[in-house]
This record gives sequence, C-alpha cells and structure tokens, in this order.
Amino acid sequence: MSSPRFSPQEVTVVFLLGGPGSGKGTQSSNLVRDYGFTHLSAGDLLRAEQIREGSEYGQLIKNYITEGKIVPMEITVALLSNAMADTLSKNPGSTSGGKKARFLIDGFPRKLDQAVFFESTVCPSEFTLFLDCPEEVMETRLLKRGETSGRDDDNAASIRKRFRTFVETSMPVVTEFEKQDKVISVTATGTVEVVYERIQAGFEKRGVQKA
Ligand code: UP5
Ligand code: MG
Repeated sequence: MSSPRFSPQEVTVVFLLGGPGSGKGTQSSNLVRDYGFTHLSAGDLLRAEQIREGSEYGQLIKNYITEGKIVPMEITVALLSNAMADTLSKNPGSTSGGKKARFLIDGFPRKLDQAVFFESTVCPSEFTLFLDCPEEVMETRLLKRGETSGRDDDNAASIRKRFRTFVETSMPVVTEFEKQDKVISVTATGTVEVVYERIQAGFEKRGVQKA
C-alpha cells in the first residue's frame, strides 16, 4: 500500500468534530489565533466548490448539503488534500526544518470509511477535538444563524436531517477514535469563552503547546 501524501513528521493534523451548530467554526478562530493552526473547514471548501465556475460538482454538492447528506468522500478529500498542499507550498518553512505546520480539519471525517481513507492516503491525525452539544442548543443556534447566513441547510427541515446524519453516521467516527484514546471531548454549551476555556484545558492536559 502506498504511503500518505503528508507525513506526521512534517505536519500535524487535528480533526475537529461535533454536531451541526456545536461551534466548530467559532472555536476554530480561537484555535487559529492561539495555536497557529491553519483552519480547513470541509463544509466551507465544499460550499466554495459548489459555486466555483466550471465545477462539475456544483449541483451535486448543493443537493447533498440541502439534504444533510454526506458528499462522496473523493470530492471532499481531494479538496482538503489540495488545500493542505497549497498551504505548505506558500509556507515552505514548515517542511524544511521550520515549525511543523498544524492543520485543524473542521467537520471531517464524517464517516468511518472517510477517516480510514484520509489517514491512509493524506495524513494520520494526531487527535480529534470533539464538541459535545445537545441538539436543542444546536438547533437554537442554527435557526438564529439561519436568519442571516444564507446557507442552504440552515432551515428546520435540513437541520433535522443534519442531526440524524450526525448521530447515525458521524458519531461512530468519534467512538472509534475514542477507542484509540485520541479524543479530547469538550462540553460545548455555555458561552463561546467558557467553551474555549474547556478546550484549552483539554489541550493542556494532552500537552498541546500554544504557538
Ligand atoms: N455559536 C457558536 N458557539 C456558540 C456558543 N458557545 N454560544 C452561543 N452561540 C454560539 O456556530 C453555529 C452558530 O452558533 C453560529 O451562529 C455561532 O455564532 C453560534 P458554528 O461555529 O458555525 O458551528 P459549526 O459547528 O461550525 O456549525 P456548522 O453549521 O458549520 O456545522 P455543520 O457540521 O452542519 O456544517 P459543515 O459546514 O461542517 O457541513 C455542512 C454540510 O456539508 C454537511 O451537512 C454535509 O452535507 C456537507 N459535508 C460533507 O458532505 N462532508 C464533509 O466532510 C463536510 C461537510
Ligand atoms: Mg462550521
């Protein structure tokens, strides 16, 4: 079997998982600022691909996202892998003895086979940060955001479908990484600041240094 595109010796990959509206994007900004991560949101990359002129996947991505279903992983993994390569080519220092590049991969992997595929072809992960949040809290946040976000999936019907997909398909990824003792689990209720305090405490416990 061929080896992954990037070696954990040259880059650190952290997955950020949690239900829809658990605060992945929000907390990513904090983590980028303090820990020097490059933030790659799989959902943002898919939404950008959806509207990219000339993309052959635009309509397909829109359909999957509106239905709260998971886009075929070949598309998402290619977007992520290319975004990583792009970042590294702009900061060659990270691969030539400088500081190791850190990637925070938000909202991926969403299915067990995606985790296996990514880790064997792109890069093994260091650990997963899991934002644990009750559906009622997430629903309130998403409906509020939906007043202005313009996202195709911030409506009550899509939100319900996203929740179901998360529970049935994406939670098994967290459970699997937990078995490997590779999860930092954080309760994601309360203010943005309180959640971030918990994240920092979890990182400290695992020995993750600030940038
Ligand atoms: N907010 C955040 N934290 C708060 C707090 N502590 N207190 C009060 N409010 C808080 O936050 C959501 C809202 O809540 C915001 O308004 C925020 O201000 C507020 P956000 O940080 O955006 O939460 P996040 O977890 O990022 O929610 P998001 O909606 O982005 O999560 P999803 O997982 O649903 O969305 P994503 O973009 O990752 O995926 C969308 C779709 O793309 C998927 O459903 C799927 O169809 C597709 N997809 C794939 O197919 N494959 C992939 O690999 C990735 C996505
Ligand atoms: Mg998000």
